[in-house]
Order: sequence, then structure tokens, then C-alpha cells
Amino acid sequence: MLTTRKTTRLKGLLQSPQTEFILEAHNGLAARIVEEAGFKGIWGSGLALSAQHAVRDNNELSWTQVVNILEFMSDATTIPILLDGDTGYGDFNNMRRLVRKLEQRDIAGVCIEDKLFPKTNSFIQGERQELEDVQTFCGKIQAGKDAQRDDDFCIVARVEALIAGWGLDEALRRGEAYRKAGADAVLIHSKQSRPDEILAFAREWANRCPLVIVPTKYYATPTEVFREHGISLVIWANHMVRASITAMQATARSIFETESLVDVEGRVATVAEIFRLQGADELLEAEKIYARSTRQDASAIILAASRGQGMDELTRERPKVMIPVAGKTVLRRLVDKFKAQGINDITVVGGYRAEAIDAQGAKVVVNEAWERGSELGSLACALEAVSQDTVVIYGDLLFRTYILNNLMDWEADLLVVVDSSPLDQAQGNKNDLAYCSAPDDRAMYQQKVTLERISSDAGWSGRRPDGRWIGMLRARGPGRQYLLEAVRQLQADADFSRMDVPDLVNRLIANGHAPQVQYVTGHWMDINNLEDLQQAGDFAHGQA
Ligand code: SPV
Ligand code: MG
Repeated sequence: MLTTRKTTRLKGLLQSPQTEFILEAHNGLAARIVEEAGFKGIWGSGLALSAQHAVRDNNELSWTQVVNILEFMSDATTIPILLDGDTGYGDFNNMRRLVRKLEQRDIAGVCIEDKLFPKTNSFIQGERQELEDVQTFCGKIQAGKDAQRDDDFCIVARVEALIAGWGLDEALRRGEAYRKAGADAVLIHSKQSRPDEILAFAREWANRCPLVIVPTKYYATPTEVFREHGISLVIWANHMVRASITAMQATARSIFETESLVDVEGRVATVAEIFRLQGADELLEAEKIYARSTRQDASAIILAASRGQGMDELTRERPKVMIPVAGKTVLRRLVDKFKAQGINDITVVGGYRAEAIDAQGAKVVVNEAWERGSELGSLACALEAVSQDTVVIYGDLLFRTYILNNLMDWEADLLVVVDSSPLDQAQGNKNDLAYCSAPDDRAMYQQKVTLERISSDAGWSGRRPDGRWIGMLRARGPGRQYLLEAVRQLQADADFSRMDVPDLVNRLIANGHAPQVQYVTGHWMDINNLEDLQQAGDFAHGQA
């Protein structure tokens, strides 16, 4: 990280004993690209700034518009910017205000040329252009120098005498006057395709103060020649805007003619490259630190590998989660519920007919071993998706929204949802019986109860179950490590391929990380057979 001020660095470039180079940029993006290429400075070209807005280089952009663009360029970069300030946009007084505004935006210097406002580009009928009176122009330089607050802010005086056809002597006379008026450097401009008049000027100038050139027209001159003539700063003045014009024309033509993106896709920057240049990663990192209230760390893993039993016709071409219930697939309902909670990192683990899973807004991973596999095998396929706050859920669950709300509200490392309804009133699969540290005290919200066992045995340890685990587990903070550790332990077990999520939960308990229990009474169902499916329609409608 460079700590030196941008002004000081521009001054350093001008005064360094070797020839230095700066490249044109016309917006924040171009400026960033120039810096990434390795340049030590940027030329804020008046031609390029106006061209990118398709207006002419005749002060059609207002000076405040220029300053606003420069602000983006300066914010996007750490290297100094030398603004092409045309004539200073008015008289000495306008020049003073310009310098102050540029300093406020961390612009390192400004170059002004000895023409009249509104100026015309030097390459458009240059010989017909009128020059500013020398004394008036010197007053502008002096006013700018007196206005600057930072001693190292640079004012470069640009001599247009050669452009206007006044000859070498007039050019030298002007250069000398501007130097004496306080200019930090003199820019001598030429529109000839050979460098002769520039080199002649340089020889006569003999390093009285730093000399700056713009070899747009005499581009074929070997750079070594500039070095030999003691040129301090070479400005490559318009090549970023010209490069972009060529690229945009070719791209537009191709897309128009082919009515397709196929030909251009490999020739244009990727969207990921745009994000990189914008610094999207930095924002994601910053969100982790500052945007704590949202659920951006939360993820959901939906286990959806199974075909389901006794629903042969309905699941011939698709897994159970893709069966529509009241016009919407079970999976869509789940994904929507998570999204409504602000949980956008959603992973669906498919298996049977995984190709039929349509889960917009969610990633799909496939458990190839789903047939001999187990629920835990599916979860193991999605371990990368286990974040600082993860909900693991069965894909065939329908439930009232408040259940997920409450689950996300609770500050436990590990949390499971247990339905405390009497077993004879509950429908469906009665395997996942939950034994807890206390029965449901319905009067209490967030009652402190821990899970002691999930079992298919209705008389485990000679006890009566306290309810049924509904197939929702949340692990957050340290719970993430507990969960990953337990999965790894079980993966080492020969029986892993027959294990389900309750085996994982029981392992967590055995490891001393018993999940807390969130009791509910009904308001959910899972879909195990055709009868469930019929009820699911009613359930979903009741919800709507
Ligand atoms: C610019 O880049 O806008 C310049 C250089 O002023 S030139 O276009 O050559 O005049
Ligand atoms: Mg210009």
C-alpha cells in the first residue's frame, strides 16, 4: 500500500531522471484497468472523456461533469491522475476553482493549454486555432498555483504554438514564460507524423523544467528516442477509448448479424471478470463483518434423493420432491419458504431421477449412490454447503411457515423440531420417535429441552416418547463443527451406507452435543404414500 500522496507521486513522475509513461482512461473501469496493467499514472484525456459520452472535444461536457467522472476514476485507483483541463474552463478565476475541486477529489494535477475557451481538439484544423495571450495564460497558471493547498499538486502548461503553426521560437518563448509563471512542467504538442519539431524543442529546452509529450501522431517514433531527448513524461493519450470502440463495434456487428451470442462469448470479458474489476469480493467479505443482521451466512440442505414408496406412477419420471401439490412442487414450496426467510444458499441433494429436479434458486448436487445409499450419504454429498448456520431438512416436508420462523429465531448451536402431538393422532411415518429431557410444556416459548434419542423403538429405555422428530435440524456457530465432526466419524463406520439423519443426531448426542428441542404440535406433514399426497393438497390449500 502506497502511503505517499497522489500529488507527490505525480510530481515524482515528472521530476524523475528517467522517462515515465501514463495512459489515458476515461472512466473508473478504464482507470482501474490502466492501474492493473502496471502504469504509475493516468491521463484524464479531454478527448476520451467527451468521446465516451459521444459529445465533442469542444467543452461540450461541463467542467463539473468532467470533475464528477474524475471522482470515479480517482476512487477506483491508487495511482495519480493528471487531468487534461483544456483551457481551465474559463479565466484565472475558473482555474482557481477547478484546482480546489480537483484537490478535493484527490486528483494529482491538471494540464491546461494556451488556447481559448471553448477549445477544439488539436487535431481538428489545428492551424486555425487561436492561442491565448501569453500574459493572460501566465496569470491562469499563477492563479492555479496560488489556489492549490497541497504543495505537490502539479500544473502542467501545454504549449499549442506548434499545433497552431507559430513555429519553434514562439513555442519556446511560451514554454519559458509558463515555466517562470510557476508551471511544474511544460507539455509541447505536435500534430506531425514525425517527431522532428518535438525533438528540436526538446534540444533547445534542455531540461529547464520537466518536458511532457503526447506522441499520438508520431507514434512510430522509437521510445528510445524520447529517452535520449530527456523527455520526462510520455502520455499515451487516447488508446483505451480507441480500443474499446474497436471492440464494441466488432461485438455489436457480430451480435446483430448472427442474432446470437455464440460467436462473441469467448471474445468478451466474462461477467465474473466484471465482478472482479468492480471489487465484488470485497463487498462479500465486508458483509461478513458488517451486515450481521441478515441471514447471508445461512444455508439449507434439502435431502431429495429418494423416489418414495408406493407412488410408482407418480414418480416414474421424477423424484418425490417434484410431485406437484396444489399446483406447486413440494421442492418449490420448500425453496420458497427458505427464500422467504432470507436463506438463499440452498442445496438440493438429488439421487433418483435427479435430472428431473427443477430447483430454480437452488444448487443441485447428486448423490450417485442414492440407490444403495442412505440419507446420510446424501448429506455427505453436500458438506460443502454446511455454513455457519445450516438447516438440514427432508425434501418431502410440508409445514406451516412459523415452524421455520421459530427455528431460525432460536439461538442454539444445534436445534431439532419435535412434534409433541399424541402419536395416535399423528399420521405417516412413526419411526423418528424423539426422547427428550422434558415433555412439551405448551405454555412456554423456547422451553429449554434437550434431545436424548431419536429411535424407532416406541419403548426405548422403558420410556414413552415425547414426540416425533419432523426432519428438520439446524446447526449454527459451533454446531457446524459438531455436525461435520459427527458425519466424519460415521463415515468411518462400515454401516455408514445404511445410516439416516437420526443416526447423525444420536451421534451428536453421544458426542456431548445434544440438540435443543423446538416443540410443535402438528402443522406439518411428510409425504410417504398416496394417502399422504391426497392430504397434502388440503394441507397446502389450508396454508394458502
Ligand atoms: C486529449 O487527450 O484530450 C488531448 C491530447 O488533449 S490531444 O487529443 O492530442 O489533443
Ligand atoms: Mg484534450
